[in-house]
Amino acid sequence: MTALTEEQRESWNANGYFVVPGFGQPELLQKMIERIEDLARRLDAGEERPDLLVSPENLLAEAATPEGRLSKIFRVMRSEDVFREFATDPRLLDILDAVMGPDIDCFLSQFIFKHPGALGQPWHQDEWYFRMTPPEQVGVWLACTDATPDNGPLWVVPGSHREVVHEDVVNDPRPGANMGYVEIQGADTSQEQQMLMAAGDLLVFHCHLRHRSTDNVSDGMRAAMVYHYSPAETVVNHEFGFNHDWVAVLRDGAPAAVDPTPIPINWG
Ligand SMILES: O=C(O)CCC(=O)C(=O)O
Repeated sequence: MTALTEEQRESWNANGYFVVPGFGQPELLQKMIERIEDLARRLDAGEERPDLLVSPENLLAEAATPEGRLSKIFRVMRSEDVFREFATDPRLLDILDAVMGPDIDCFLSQFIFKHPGALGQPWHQDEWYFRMTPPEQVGVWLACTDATPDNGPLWVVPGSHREVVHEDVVNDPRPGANMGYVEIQGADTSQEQQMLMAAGDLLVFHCHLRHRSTDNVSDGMRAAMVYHYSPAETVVNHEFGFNHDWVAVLRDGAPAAVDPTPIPINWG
């Protein structure tokens, strides 16, 4: 695990996550936000983009701007330069190599808006959605704005990456909750940690880590760009993979050129 500091390696093993402060530069974050807002406006104007998937923010359907009505845009990594360049940044691939080994695919990319008034995502484990073999997926959450106590930061339960996938979940019962939100029932969250992050900080987290985000009760947007990676040749055991797009990014420890053709899903 040479690309990691001792502290990061210890946190990965003990807690199931670590933070790399200042990983994304302000110009990059600005470019990501501008590009995603441009995409939101183009989609709203009727541009056909079958490669992308859009998830509306149910509670903000009346918002004045196209981006203000959105919660997430998925699958931005393959075709959109700024998101592909970040996903294949050699500094990031070095970190992932240290955590996951030398053969890695990126299978999920999503820009997450959290506008004022948007609900957070309840306690969940990403592996509940993934169901992959081996279950060694890693998420990276890039803060595109500061994540503050009021604007809906992430919360995590340190050490929960050692738990099995919790099957006792319910659909988020809150009126206006977004599609696919589920909440783990009955698990101890007394050790939860709030992840306050500055714009540009990167959270690297294990797919079994229990985490949630809270509602945005501030008057500013919170935004994050989130990618998920998996060892090459991972088997997918569940139909939830509809928003995935498998892209080889690292082979034998060397960055792989992004192929315009998707890798077929390796269904189990
Ligand atoms: O950014 C958020 O508000 C929630 C993100 C999250 O929990 C996830 O991507 O799994």
